[in-house]
Amino acid sequence: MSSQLSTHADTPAFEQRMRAALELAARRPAVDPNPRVGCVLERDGAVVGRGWHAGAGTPHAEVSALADAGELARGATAYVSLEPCAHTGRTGPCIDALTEAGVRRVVFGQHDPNPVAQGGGEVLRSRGLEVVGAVLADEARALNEHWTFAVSHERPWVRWKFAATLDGRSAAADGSSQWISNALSRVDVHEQRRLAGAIIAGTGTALADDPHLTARSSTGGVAGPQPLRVVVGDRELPADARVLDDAAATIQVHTHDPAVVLKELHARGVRSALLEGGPTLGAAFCAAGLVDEVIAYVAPLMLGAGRSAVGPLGVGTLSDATAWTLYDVTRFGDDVRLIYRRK
Ligand code: AOF
Ligand code: ZN
Repeated sequence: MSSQLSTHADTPAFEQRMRAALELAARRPAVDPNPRVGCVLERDGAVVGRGWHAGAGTPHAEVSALADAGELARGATAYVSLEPCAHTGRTGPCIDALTEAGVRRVVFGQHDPNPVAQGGGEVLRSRGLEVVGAVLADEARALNEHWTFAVSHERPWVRWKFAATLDGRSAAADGSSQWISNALSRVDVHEQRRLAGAIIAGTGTALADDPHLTARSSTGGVAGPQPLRVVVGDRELPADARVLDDAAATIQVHTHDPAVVLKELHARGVRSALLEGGPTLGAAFCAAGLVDEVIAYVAPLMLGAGRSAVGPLGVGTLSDATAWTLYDVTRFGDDVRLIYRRK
């Protein structure tokens, strides 16, 4: 991919405008089948149009910035946080919209990793526009970390959340398990749910704990857009199961194969999934190499007996242990939230 960025005299000015495009992109939350994208149009040193992508099915950032600029787009430079798309999906190709509007130069942030949409920069160049990229690519990619992973791997980024005692247990010998983590940790769980496109649990957990699997506020209300609730397994749920209430959409996937679940979610546009249990389902995803991140809430309790927070992984010897890199440590009172990413 040709890029003149390292030698371009205007790099500081490009970065300043790109930062404005990144801020526009960040105006909406990341959860959506589509990426967050911002666009600033500049002519004769002045901003003449701004736009951002509000979510799947709505105009792309470039198209909304062009509408904002009207005739002033002619001869302008477009700063776009993601390489303009070259495909017709839910909307038309942005490279055509930019060309028809008479934009002369395009400065983009992240190269489009989406196989069906990428390559727009090269086409624009072949049409005689000046194309510069990738400017502030790391910042641009960070806006859409899960989306970038998902379109490159054709499955959602998977975060496995569990709560455990200091000795790694999720229930006492008599089966009692409420509550292991404290109230602050439980508020954070709802934040993590809010960041996910889907929440996954097994039918066993749905039957045993009757969870809502919704993202709730600290006062208990179901607030804002809800992740898709996904129940995995063949066991039948009673009609009055909480996970089947109308607070959010729910699907049941009749399989025990984690890859099948993720394929189904990918097809539905889910870019990030929160796996909530129980121990056997989490372990099945983990053993299949399909957990990208572990979120462990560790509580200051010891049980010495009882159910392990993590089911069998098929590991018989230390050298076969799954290995992780520490990503974040956050304290919630006497609980600690550990986030590890797969090595
Ligand atoms: C966006 N917003 O501002 C840009 C995108 O399903 P579609 O037709 O909306 O196409 C989505 C793809 O288009 C997306 O995955 C990405 O590759 C490309 N560019 N997408 O949602 C935008 N510029
Ligand atoms: Zn587009």
